[in-house]
Amino acid sequence: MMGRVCVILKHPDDIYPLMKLKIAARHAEKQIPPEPHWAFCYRMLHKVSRSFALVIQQLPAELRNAVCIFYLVLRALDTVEDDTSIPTDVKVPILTAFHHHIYDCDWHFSCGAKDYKVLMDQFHLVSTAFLELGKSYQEAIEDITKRMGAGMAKFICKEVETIDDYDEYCHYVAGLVGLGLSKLFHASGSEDLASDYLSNSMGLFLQKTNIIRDYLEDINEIPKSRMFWPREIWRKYVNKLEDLKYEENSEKAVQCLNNMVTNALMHVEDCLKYMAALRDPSIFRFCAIPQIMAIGTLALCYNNIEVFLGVVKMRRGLTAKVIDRTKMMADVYGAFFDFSCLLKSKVNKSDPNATRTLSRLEAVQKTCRDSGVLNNRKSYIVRSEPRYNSALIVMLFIVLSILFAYLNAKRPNN
Ligand code: D61
Ligand code: MG
Repeated sequence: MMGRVCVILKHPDDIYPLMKLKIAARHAEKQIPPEPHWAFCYRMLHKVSRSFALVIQQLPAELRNAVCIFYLVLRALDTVEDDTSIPTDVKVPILTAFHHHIYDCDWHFSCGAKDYKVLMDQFHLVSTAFLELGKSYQEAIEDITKRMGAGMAKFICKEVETIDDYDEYCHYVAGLVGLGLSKLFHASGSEDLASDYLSNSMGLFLQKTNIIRDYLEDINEIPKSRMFWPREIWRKYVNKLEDLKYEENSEKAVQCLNNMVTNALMHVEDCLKYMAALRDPSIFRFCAIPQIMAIGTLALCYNNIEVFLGVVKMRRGLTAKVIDRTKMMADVYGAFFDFSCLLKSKVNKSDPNATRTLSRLEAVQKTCRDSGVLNNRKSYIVRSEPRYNSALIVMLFIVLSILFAYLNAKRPNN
């Protein structure tokens, strides 16, 4: 608790967006549909997706239902993939037949833990909701589930050796989500059909950021560690991937990390191009918010030894600010510009990839500048000196404590 207070004291301008976010989240919780299967799906979405639930909630109703089910189906598939206690000969057939299981309201397979286990045990409710979607939505979801399941199965017994393997794996688990979403947006009648290439890049950028940030969590996975960093990259720095977490290798570890970040940055311009072509404001926000969070996370991880010691996460307040301020393409260019500046300031001349990293960042900044919309905006990183005095802080805290107490007291299960 004291930690949170200190964070807020350092960033007083986080307070307003945090309050807004809290209110939006409560509002979303209240909008759960009355039918039991849809109620289950939306409740599950809120529980299992830390960041996607809120942005999905803002989509137009019909598309929202399709995206919600798309998310839950793939999350269930991923729960099977991620459960390292399932033997390969059991797991592979489930992954490759998953696109059939979604049509079968009697099918279920128990695995995963906590909320994921509930999702798996009650999967018939997801199937029931899936069968109520329009045919074009169903077909898009089925097609992506089939291809993702086959791709996951392929990588169950295969290590990520080369950078091509890495891009291929990320294509299966996230690039395909991008392709599927583009199809769903198009089917809803709100957007032109985006190219597969750009849709794939949207997913790759998000997935690579996750893989970088989750190094320690994945390597420490029980009973068997999971390794997604490609050997082609890490072998230049260490003999075994797990050596990166040992203190004696910290210099090499950070260099390897920076190499991984530089690799992820390759997708930024494709992502900007994809987002610039979107028309519907709610679809735009749905796509842009995760992308800004990703570049923010990369900026936080770059040259940061903490990635090998625990989980590095963006401040809740900064997340809230991103959600609050992302309305149009100018906001995206602004955010990408800011985080590129922050990244640039962290690049060490002595890093083996410094030149490559800097030229990537300069290309990103040029794209943002050439958009011609970078003036007159609040920055995410260059904070002007806080303009408040201690009396104001005390006042704010009193107001905040009352508000938080009020909001928590009104929570049904607390
Ligand atoms: C626009 C907006 C959102 C987008 C997009 C374009 C393109 C791709 C994506 C979202 C997907 C990005 C996934 C990045 C996070 N990675 C994971 O969650 C990993 O699992 C991958 C397989 C399941 C994908 C499920 C999914 C995720 C987001 C969605 C979605 C489906 C459907 C609609 C909208 C967003 C990761 O999960 C473990 C973890 O990090 O918790 C893993 O196992 O590697
Ligand atoms: Mg997975």
